[in-house]
Formats: sequence, structure tokens, C-alpha cells
Amino acid sequence: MNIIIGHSNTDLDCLSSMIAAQKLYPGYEMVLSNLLNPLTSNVVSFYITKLSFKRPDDIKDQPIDNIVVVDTRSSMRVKEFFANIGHVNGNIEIFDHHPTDGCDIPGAHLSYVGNGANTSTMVLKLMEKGIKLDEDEATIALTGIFADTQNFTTDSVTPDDFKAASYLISLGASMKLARFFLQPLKNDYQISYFHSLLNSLDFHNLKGHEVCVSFMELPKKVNGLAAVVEQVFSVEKADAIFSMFHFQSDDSTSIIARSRKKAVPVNKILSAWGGGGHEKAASATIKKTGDMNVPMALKAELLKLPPDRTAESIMTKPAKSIPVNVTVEEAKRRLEEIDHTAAPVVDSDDRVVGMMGNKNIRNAEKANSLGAPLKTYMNTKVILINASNTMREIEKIFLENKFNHMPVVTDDIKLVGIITRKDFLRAIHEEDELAELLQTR
Ligand SMILES: [Mn+2]
Repeated sequence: MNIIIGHSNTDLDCLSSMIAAQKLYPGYEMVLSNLLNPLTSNVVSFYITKLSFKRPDDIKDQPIDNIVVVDTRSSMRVKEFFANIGHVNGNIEIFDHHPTDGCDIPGAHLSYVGNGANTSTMVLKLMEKGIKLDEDEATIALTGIFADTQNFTTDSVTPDDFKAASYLISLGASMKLARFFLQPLKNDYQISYFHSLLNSLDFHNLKGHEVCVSFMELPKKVNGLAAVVEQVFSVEKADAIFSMFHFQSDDSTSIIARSRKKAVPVNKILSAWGGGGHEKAASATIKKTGDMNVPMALKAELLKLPPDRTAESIMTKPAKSIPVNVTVEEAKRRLEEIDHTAAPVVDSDDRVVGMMGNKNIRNAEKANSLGAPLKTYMNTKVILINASNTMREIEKIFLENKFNHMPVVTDDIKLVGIITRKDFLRAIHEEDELAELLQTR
């Protein structure tokens, strides 16, 4: 028997990759994990008459010739299959888009392509070979791409993800069904937990990182909590979320965490409890909670984070400034020289006393008074950024004010640098955060 497998806790990208793999390897049997994530389980249930799967128990003691593994290269994530497989007579072929976790399946041939979705790579192979998918298969594959790329917004998205999606739409994939399958909260209890979670969030500013935390008591374990946490996180603008669920039935506690920022790597933070996952999504389970104060313990872990960047670390320095005792004409010459549209005006002690920009100069020109002291035309209402302001605070200052050049000062208002909107966005981009916050204004 030849088989196709994916990882346990099968997600939509994995399911779609299996379906595409079967087109590339006709006659191979798909063996589906006993553990499906909730969205995958819905898709499988709607297409159960169309898709035919074997389960890990069905391959017990069967002679296995060749294996195709999709959406994982890690032996840790395919244990439930290999536990039932003895000797593999043929080859193991892997198609994956994940970096190694150090536990690659031994003796396998790996095709690694780092697209946002593994499905994209598989679909492009079909496209090259002129193999078509029917409308249902194309719909499932498109859903898989949407799911793994978070609607084409993850950093890992490539032009090939779009190319594959475009091919699937040309094959008749249904956007309407994809949207239906991607609806994250399918159960009433999930909606109800969503509301309780949203209402029970505690916000902490820890060294400049905005983290929200929640703690809920539940009678027993339920499925689909990660989706609930993700939904809550998507409407909050915190850098990271840590949701703790204590299950009374067995006294265990689950911590589900998501992050938008590399500086808050949730997998590292949860490794204190043997948690798994990656920088932006991770979870951990404490089997016996006892009298451990999980929120306190978590906070202690969070306090180990290095501080977030401050104005000082992203500003341009030294700041080009204009002395307060010159004429408008001289100020104009200086602005041209430094090629800025505005610059801070400083006194003899380098303290910021105003801002001078092209607009102020035009006003003086209109009044025919370029020879007037700069003081008469400068802006005295100045918005200052403190060198110790966090990224969050700087973002707020930009959103609440219209100026482009913001002087950065120390506590005694001495000028130490400048931050423009462009500087801020660049800093965000480098931190791989959401830059759209400012662009929408
Ligand atoms: Mn994937």
C-alpha cells in the first residue's frame, strides 16, 4: 500500500496538501489523523461522501511501500501514523514549508519550499503538469491557502501563494464556501466564551510591550479554545495575548498565546511549562495546577522580556536644528541646506522652543518679512517625544497629531534627535508589526 499523510491536529493547509498530493500520486491512499482542528473537521464532514480517507488504525500491520508526507517534516508530528507502520519498503517523500525543528523524519527525501501555504507549492506542481482539480477540491485548496496565510497577510506569503490561488479561482473555487469554512467560531459555546474572554482581559504594559492576559475557570476541557483566543486577539491591538483556562475536572491549566511581535516570542515564554509552537503562536498545558498561581507565574516570565525599543533607539541623531536668534531668511536657508520641510528651533542651551517649517516661511514671504526674527513666525505649540517613550507611546503621538517631524528630547527638553512618520514606519516594518495603523490616517 502507498499512503499520503500529514501532521496530527490536521489544519486546512495540511488537508488541502493531502488532496493535491493524491492528484500527483494517483492510487495513493490518504490516511487522516485522528485529531483534526475544528475548521478541518467541518470541511471533512461536509465532503465526507466525496473524500475517502483511511485512519491510522486501518494501516496497522499493513505492508507499506511508499509514503508521501505533506505540511510537516517533523517526526514528532506524525507519530500516530508511524506507530502503526513497520518497515517501509519504498521511499518517503516530504513536501513541506516549515523550517526544521531538529526532528526531521529520518531517511526521507525532502522538498522544502517556503511559501506561506504548503498547498500553494502542491497546487503549482499540479498547474505545471496540467492536472486539474474539480470545483470542490479547488475550493478546499483555496481555503487551505487562506487559512495558512491568514488571508495573505503573514510575512511568509510569496507571489506563488497568489499564483496558486489565482489558478484555483480559474478552476472554479468558491469564495463563498471558502468564507463559510473559514468562519472561526462555529459553535455557540465558542461565541459565548469569546464574549466572556473579551470582557475579562487585563492589560499590562511590561517594559513597553502591551500584553493582555485572561484567566477563566471552566468545568471541563472543550475544543476550539484557540480559535476563540485568536478572535479576541484579532480585535485587540495588544502585542500579545495569554489566555489561561483552568479545567476543574482534572485541575489542569491550558495557556494559549499569540503574538504580533518578534520581541514577544510566545513559544520561548511558554517553554517554562514545556509549551510548544512558534514565535507568534504557542500553547502549554500544566497537568496539575495544585496551588500554583498561574497568572503570577506567567507575569514573572513576562518580566524577563528585554525592554521594547524606545524613541532613543529609532530616532535620527544628531537632530538638525535652527537657532532661535536668526531671521526667517536664515531659517529658510538652513531648511534648504538640511533638506527638511521642518526643523526644531532651539535656544542656546539646545532646548526646544519651537518648530519652523516651510509653511511658516511662506507666511513670512506673503507678508514680505523674510528679514523678521524667526521667533515671530515659528510654531510655539510643539509636540515633543521623550527619548524614553515606547513605540506604543510614539504611535499614539503620531496618531493624535498631524506633524511629520517630531523632536525627541531628554527630560530637561534638550534636543537629542528627530523622528518622522517615515522613521516610525520603518521601525515598525523592521519589527515586522502592522504598518497599516498609520497609513489609514
Ligand atoms: Mn501549513
